[in-house]
Amino acid sequence: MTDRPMRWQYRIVVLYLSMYTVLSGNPGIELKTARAPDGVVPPPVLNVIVGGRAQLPCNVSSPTMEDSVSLILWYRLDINAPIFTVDCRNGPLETAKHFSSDFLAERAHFDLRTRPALLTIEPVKAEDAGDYRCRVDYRWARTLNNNVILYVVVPPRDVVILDENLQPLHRLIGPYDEGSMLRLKCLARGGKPPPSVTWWRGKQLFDKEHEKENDEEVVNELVIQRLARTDLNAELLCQVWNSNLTSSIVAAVFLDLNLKPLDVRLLTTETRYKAGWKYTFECRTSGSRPEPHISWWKNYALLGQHHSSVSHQPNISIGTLVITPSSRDHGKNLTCRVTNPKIQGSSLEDFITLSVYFKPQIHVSLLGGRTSQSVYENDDAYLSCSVKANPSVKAITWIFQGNELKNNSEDGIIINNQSLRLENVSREQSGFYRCLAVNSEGQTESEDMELNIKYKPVCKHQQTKLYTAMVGEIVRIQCDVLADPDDVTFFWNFNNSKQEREILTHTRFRLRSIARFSPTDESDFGTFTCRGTNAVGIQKDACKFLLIPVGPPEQVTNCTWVNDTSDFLLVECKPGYDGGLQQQFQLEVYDVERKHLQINLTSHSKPVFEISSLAPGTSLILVVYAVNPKGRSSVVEMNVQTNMFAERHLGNSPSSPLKPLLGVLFGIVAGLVMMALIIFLVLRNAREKGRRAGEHIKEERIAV
Ligand SMILES: *[C@@H]1O[C@H](CO)[C@@H](O)[C@H](O)[C@H]1NC(C)=O
Ligand SMILES: *[C@@H]1O[C@H](CO)[C@@H](O)[C@H](O)[C@H]1NC(C)=O
Ligand SMILES: *[C@@H]1O[C@H](CO)[C@@H](O)[C@H](O)[C@H]1NC(C)=O
Ligand SMILES: *[C@@H]1O[C@H](CO)[C@@H](O)[C@H](O)[C@H]1NC(C)=O
Ligand SMILES: *[C@@H]1O[C@H](CO)[C@@H](O)[C@H](O)[C@H]1NC(C)=O
Ligand SMILES: *[C@@H]1O[C@H](CO)[C@@H](O)[C@H](O)[C@H]1NC(C)=O
Ligand SMILES: *[C@@H]1O[C@H](CO)[C@@H](O)[C@H](O)[C@H]1NC(C)=O
Ligand SMILES: *[C@@H]1O[C@H](CO)[C@@H](O)[C@H](O)[C@H]1NC(C)=O
Ligand SMILES: *[C@@H]1O[C@H](CO)[C@@H](O)[C@H](O)[C@H]1NC(C)=O
Ligand SMILES: *[C@@H]1O[C@H](CO)[C@@H](O)[C@H](O)[C@H]1NC(C)=O
Ligand SMILES: CC(=O)N[C@H]1CO[C@H](CO)[C@@H](O)[C@@H]1O
Repeated sequence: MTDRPMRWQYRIVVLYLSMYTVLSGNPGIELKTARAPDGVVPPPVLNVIVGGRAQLPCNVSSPTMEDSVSLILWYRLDINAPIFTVDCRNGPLETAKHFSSDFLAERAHFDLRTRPALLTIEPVKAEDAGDYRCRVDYRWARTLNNNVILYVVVPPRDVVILDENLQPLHRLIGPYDEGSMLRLKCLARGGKPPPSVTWWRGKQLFDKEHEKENDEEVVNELVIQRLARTDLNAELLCQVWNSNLTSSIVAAVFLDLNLKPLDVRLLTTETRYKAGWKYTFECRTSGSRPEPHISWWKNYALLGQHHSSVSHQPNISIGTLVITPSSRDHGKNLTCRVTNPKIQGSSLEDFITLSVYFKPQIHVSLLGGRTSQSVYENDDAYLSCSVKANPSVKAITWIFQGNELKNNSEDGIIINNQSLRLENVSREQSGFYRCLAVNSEGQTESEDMELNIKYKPVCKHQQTKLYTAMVGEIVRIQCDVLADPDDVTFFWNFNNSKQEREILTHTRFRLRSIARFSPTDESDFGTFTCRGTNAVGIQKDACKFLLIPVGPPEQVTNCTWVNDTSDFLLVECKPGYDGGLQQQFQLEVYDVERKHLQINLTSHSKPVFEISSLAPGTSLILVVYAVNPKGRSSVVEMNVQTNMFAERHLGNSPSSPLKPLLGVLFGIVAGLVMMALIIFLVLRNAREKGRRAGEHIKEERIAV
């Protein structure tokens, strides 16, 4: 029989005994035998806690009444010498001497009054464990041996809960992340027999299989694969127990957990937002521990903290965001993200897609055209009005130079959707175009877009068309055109009925060309044509200039004068050719005798002169000629005489408006006097008829 299996068998017995002890309320001394598998009655086992009292039984009853005990020897089987001796060979048992070896010394006491007799060892030491034998020698009968096994229970020394790094843990442990794996070791040290180490959660047994055991330590590792939110504040107990004789030792920890947020909801009252208005959004989340971090995102852009606030209630956090959406935010996703900062990947999100109402945003641009901002005349121009609006716009209005453009395919103006097509443009269509769009949020006009229609040179209106020159004189003929681009090359031609040639001497100043020309004789006068050409093309209709010869004016003709009154002369002539220039007329009045200039008059329009304040009956010489910038005409001389008779003046002022009135009055009075005289004469004539026949003729003569 080897030592080890024997121990195990004994342990079964020990456990049974221990149970019995506890139930019977008399710890440590109950003795019971159990039938061993091989049929041999095994020795009783005594199970005693260290420090307690062991009472080893020994049957000292005599097999017969006559016989009696002579010697009792207690052995421990691993020690040769007896450990306790009662020698009554020389006297009765009651008075016999008790000898305790050094091993037991004062701790042993053998009570022979009880049946069976009991060897009490107190306090029991761990090393007291062993197989004991009580040898009883009788005076006559055969020696009997009583075997008993003493098993000393040593409670575990201590228990400690360790983390994976074998650091001891106490009370509140963690926080651990929800969903993470938890490994805890429970280490029990000491204890005989080696204790059982079990994990409990409250009253529920979790793990009863220890992983490691040696003489000193028993370790049970608890593994929780995924910590759940229900594990928060869970109490995990490690119970260490090795005997019914002792109560178990317990170590406990409480779990603290970081919990992921459970839900998130972005709450809003509106379905659409007006640009520029303030709106409040709310984000509610629950379940996070510790309090979650709430962030707001517009698409992928994190919004600053200054528009948001957070309030935390137990278990619920509410983030509030106040923003003023702009048109740029239309269609963007507003997202609320909650994160437990302690747990990676714990984010939850909710979002809404913003529908922002805003006024149309429009921009006019030129599509097509030969350069980005220009079109050549006779090309087609396409203008596009790009519109961004929510809600979308129905129609677009086009405005040219402040006036609305109407769809008119005959004029080549075609408005379609968002584009304006101008067919076969002319330079008059250069100018500022804009478009206009309306939706429920308002009306917007675009910026002006300047359409610059490039065109061939054309002759500028209102420029000098007629040039005059004398032979040999140098004339500068100036030709002004309009053109875009203004990089114009000019060509000059001269043409008259006799010849046609190109003029090469001309200089250019942007849109002006000046040709220098000097007619060498009468045949060098005629028509000059000027034509420009630029990148768009050559001028269609040339500018024409007429050069005509000039000189001093011709003399005046058909001069007449009137000398009705003594001091006034009216001279009228017909003008001659003005020499190609504006002429004016000069009248010089000379005294015949003295040959002195008396009067010098200038008439700008016609050769008609009025001369007043002349002496009556004077002889005068009138000299008339024409003048222009090129010189004077030859003169016309007239000899005249003012009227001899002095004029009858009526009043001092010949220019008085009364003068004609007085004349009329005088005429009427004279007429009346004349009529009265005639009537008187007719009446007298009738009365003296026949009486004085000889005087009749004389009276009639007077009447006439
Ligand atoms: C005492 O120990 C025995 C065997 O080891 C066991 O079956 C029994 O349940 C224990 N009694 C108590 C009260 O724990
Ligand atoms: C004690 O020993 C006597 C004598 O040998 C015997 O008769 C008796 O049965 C024993 N008692 C017990 C309890 O074994
Ligand atoms: C906290 O959150 C849990 C899980 O959502 C819920 O069951 C519980 O009622 C909440 N407690 C409070 C006080 O809201
Ligand atoms: C906004 O959310 C919608 C719906 O999930 C998605 O299809 C879209 O891609 C998101 N837009 C952006 C910019 O994230
Ligand atoms: C303008 O006229 C064209 C055809 O001439 C037509 O297709 C287009 O729809 C008209 N646009 C408007 C705004 O009436
Ligand atoms: C105008 O818009 C309609 C519908 O959006 C489209 O079918 C049509 O092709 C467009 N016309 C032009 C000239 O762009
Ligand atoms: C374009 O307009 C011009 C007048 O400006 C005209 O002579 C010409 O025929 C037009 N061309 C077309 C293709 O309509
Ligand atoms: C030249 O002048 C005549 C008459 O003025 C005109 O008929 C003719 O066409 C002109 N020739 C050119 C080339 O200008
Ligand atoms: C000048 O007088 C002459 C003769 O009386 C006449 O024939 C001529 O037409 C007049 N000239 C003008 C310009 O009146
Ligand atoms: C008369 O006046 C004109 C213009 O003022 C001048 O040119 C002319 O010499 C004068 N005649 C005389 C004789 O001075
Ligand atoms: C044209 C002219 O001189 N006519 C008369 C002006 O007056 C004088 C005298 O009064 C006449 O002799 C002229 O014939």
